Amino acid sequence: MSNRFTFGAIGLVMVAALGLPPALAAADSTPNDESLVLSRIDPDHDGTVSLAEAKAAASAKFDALDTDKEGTLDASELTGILSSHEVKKADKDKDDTLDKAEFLALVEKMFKAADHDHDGTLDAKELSTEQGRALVSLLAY
Ligand SMILES: [Ca+2]
Ligand SMILES: [Ca+2]
Ligand SMILES: [Ca+2]
Repeated sequence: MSNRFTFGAIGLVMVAALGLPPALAAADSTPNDESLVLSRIDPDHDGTVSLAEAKAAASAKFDALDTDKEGTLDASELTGILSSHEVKKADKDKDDTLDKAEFLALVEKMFKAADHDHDGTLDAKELSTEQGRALVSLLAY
């Protein structure tokens, strides 16, 4: 009882000391939590990710990243998401930004690379491979 009280009091002091507004603290939560990400990219919860699901998640991710709503992602918007080398490879029209078609084409390529048995879906085993994890982390948001 007294331990719990002490712990709670310390927690309150820490929150007060950090002075984080709730919105900022929430934005700092773990976006890469795997089950959370999976529930987003597997909306029908059948345990596998179809290409349509991956592309829907990619489209939502694109819109979330496109903060200036220009319909393109530039290097600054892709910081921490894709390396400059990966951006260059995906930037088919060489305008130094990724439009949605280029982004979705990249996702489709990564999806096919991860779909080892070529059945058109990624199961848990395929999602846990290096290629699968790369795709999941790209789609995480
Ligand atoms: Ca699914
Ligand atoms: Ca481009
Ligand atoms: Ca598969």
